[in-house]
Amino acid sequence: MDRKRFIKTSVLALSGFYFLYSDIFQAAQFPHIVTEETIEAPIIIIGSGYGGAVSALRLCEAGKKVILLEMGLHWEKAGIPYSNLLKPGKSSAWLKKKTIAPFMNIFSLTPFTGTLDRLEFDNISIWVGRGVGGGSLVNGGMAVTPKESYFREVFPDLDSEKFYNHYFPLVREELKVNVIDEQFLKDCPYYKFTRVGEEEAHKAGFKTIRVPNVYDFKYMEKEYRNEVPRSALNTEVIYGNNYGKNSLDKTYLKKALETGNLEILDLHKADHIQLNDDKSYTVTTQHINTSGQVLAHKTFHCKKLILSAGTMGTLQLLLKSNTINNLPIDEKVGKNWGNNGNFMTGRNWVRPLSGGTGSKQSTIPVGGIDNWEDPEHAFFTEIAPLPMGMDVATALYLLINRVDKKGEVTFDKTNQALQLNWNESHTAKMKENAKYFVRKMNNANGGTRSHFLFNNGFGADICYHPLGGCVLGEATDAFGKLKGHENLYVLDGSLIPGTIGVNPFVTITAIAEYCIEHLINQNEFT
Ligand code: FAE
Repeated sequence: MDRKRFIKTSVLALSGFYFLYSDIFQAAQFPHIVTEETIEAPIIIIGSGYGGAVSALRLCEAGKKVILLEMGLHWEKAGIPYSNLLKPGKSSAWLKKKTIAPFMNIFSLTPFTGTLDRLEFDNISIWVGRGVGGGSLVNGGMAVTPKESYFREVFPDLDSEKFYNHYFPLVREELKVNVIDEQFLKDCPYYKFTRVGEEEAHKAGFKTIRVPNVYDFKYMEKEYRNEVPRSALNTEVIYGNNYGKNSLDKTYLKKALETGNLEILDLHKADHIQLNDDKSYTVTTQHINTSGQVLAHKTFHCKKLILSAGTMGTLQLLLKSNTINNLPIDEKVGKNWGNNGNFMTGRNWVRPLSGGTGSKQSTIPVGGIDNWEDPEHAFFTEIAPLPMGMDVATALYLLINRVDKKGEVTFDKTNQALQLNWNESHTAKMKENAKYFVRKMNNANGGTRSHFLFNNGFGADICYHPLGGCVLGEATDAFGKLKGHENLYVLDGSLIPGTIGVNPFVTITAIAEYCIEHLINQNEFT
């Protein structure tokens, strides 16, 4: 790697200040050594999710040397196995003492830099992935291309034909998207929840669709036949999959590393950014260990900086840097944020006398209910698994609605934390849709609104898909360069204006491909 390093080592006093998280203060029982280091690099990417992985691959293929900073762990390199839902362990949560799944958090943990994090705001909790591969490590792998009409509505300035003929097919291939075999779905006891969900939806007059995924369904068939170790059929998903799932570390990032031009620095958390007089950037970071203790303070100097820290991570970096050291940002940064219409709901007493939704469940969803064309109640919902190790006769759904009212993200100087203007008024129409959906399903099939899973049966405050706040063509130019900057780019979910009507990673990946292709062609990185 062509770069200079200056290392200064100093023994720092015993102080909670040198720990990232207050709940691990007790780990600070002995003084430890913290080094200080300055590193020069031509191009730095912060964050290794979809936007970061695409940027890394295309820049490395173009012969550019890239350093990628990721606050989470490189799990494959570390050789630590992921935990499953029924036996949470190291990978289950980002430095927490208890599990942080959407419900049933009865498990204690020793704080570790796990794959799943939950960000708490007044009226909403946002789950994100941490580690080399970002959200791809923890997500359900649902690889859904948005409806073309809605894509055009959300991105009126993009050439939708080019996206549907080129970028979407390209990313489906790179991400290794595939579809479950219908006969396997019909026969496999682990998909009873999908079969029941689809039968009930049809009875209630809804249309269902098959949902593609990045999980290798041929591998899953072998799991079922006990020919290979089990993953999706062993309750692995939101704490990582040991097998089967084509997460980004197995696709884009693997290819980028193979070029020899990429260096990934895991457990490196960017804290803030400074714009220098020569229009280069200084990124102040902390290198931590797996307990969250700071091992080194590192300063990176780069000519070109790409922010791919995910919607909330990128907004945190921009808004914090603006507050603490006047990093210039456009007034639109933080605006046009949305939860992608996420609204969870569920039903209890689903076929209680005939085995319910099944005691064995695959963690990989393959079915969806498409009610998007209904002008009164437009929504798409995933028929979600609920693998609890026994039959709970409960159906779980993650609705994706339109977002009629957008939120705004700001930075609170006093608490040094992001703030989100988001309340019940933002989710009112989503709740109406969820009520309509559950009522129609129960009327046709029996069952009750799920008080077992959610307070009053509705999870309005659960968000897996934070989007927007740094919207393409608003806070950035047409290809992700932040307005008012010459060398700072944003390439991740924050470019999408709060909604895309389906699970978002296919769109995030396609937009990143589109932007980085143009930026490279325009010689932005020479
Ligand atoms: P993301 O993948 O979040 O990557 C950002 C990366 O930046 C992470 O690795 C962070 O650790 C890292 N980072 C953040 N701040 C810093 C910092 N200061 N310094 C260094 N590194 C930093 O960004 N979407 C689908 O399409 N289908 C699904 O089935 C699906 N299921 C989901 C299930 C769960 C439980 C969750 C949480 C999400 C799910 N999603 C799903 C959403 C999807 O994973 C998410 O939209 C994308 O991962 C966002 O991609 P980005 O590139 O924006």
